Amino acid sequence: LRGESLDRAEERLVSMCEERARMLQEQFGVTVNHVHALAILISTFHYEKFPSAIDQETFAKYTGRTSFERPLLNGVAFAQRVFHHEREMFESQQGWIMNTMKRELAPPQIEYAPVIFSQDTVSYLARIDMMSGEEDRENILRARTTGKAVLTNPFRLLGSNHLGVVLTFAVYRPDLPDDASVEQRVEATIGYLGGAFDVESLVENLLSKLAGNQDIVVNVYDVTNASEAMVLYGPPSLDDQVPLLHVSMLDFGDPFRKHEMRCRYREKP
Ligand code: WA2
Repeated sequence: LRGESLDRAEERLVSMCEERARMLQEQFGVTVNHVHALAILISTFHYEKFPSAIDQETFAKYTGRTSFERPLLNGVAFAQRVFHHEREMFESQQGWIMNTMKRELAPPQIEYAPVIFSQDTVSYLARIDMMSGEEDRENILRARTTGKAVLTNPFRLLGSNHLGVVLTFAVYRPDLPDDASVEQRVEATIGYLGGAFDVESLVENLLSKLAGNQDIVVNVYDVTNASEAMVLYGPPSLDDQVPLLHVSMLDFGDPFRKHEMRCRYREKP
């Protein structure tokens, strides 16, 4: 590439890839931390206060004004845990009926997770039972048993149809002890706070600002299942025969998932 030696070209690729992986991981980390703090905010001000100190208007205002803290999320929302026997009361109190992700009337289930608060940028989530979507449902179940940040597989997000992953934190009753058992966690779950990493557009925006961006092709993969890596960002890999390829490890904070960044030159060096 530009007549430089192969060694020099490789060195440059490694450094550009590592820089991008570090930046992405850093932005992911700060975003996850801020969503965690929001989950505690909901636990404190929605459940410790009677009546609740948060409503849709307050939630929308606060999350809108703090969105700079979550640079890779397209918005956040809160879904409340509702059992079947509470559904009728819940719907009459809210004055609306919950929908599925496919915009149908939610069929009877043991429990539901309808969105009651949403940031304006994801207002299309309002009233949707998040347990009606396979990826969101898996996240909800894993979030509440672990008490940690959990991520979905890459999939096409509602609203934008962009490729991304959903982040979920369980919201617990404020009295849950730190050393709670799995059963205690599930029992004390009152809802779920999360949002979507719109990787397709927000990572593009992040990488486009870096020097050397025109020279390399960057992919991000979910490699949780080593035999079938899933593309999360970048063009579908054309061939594995590229002479120079660098793989940088990524840690997005969900120990159940593995991600990596793969970088190569746009033209053969
Ligand atoms: N957020 C944004 N876009 C989506 C999505 C989602 N889930 N699912 C599909 N497209 C309210 O886990 C709780 C957010 C889910 C939280």
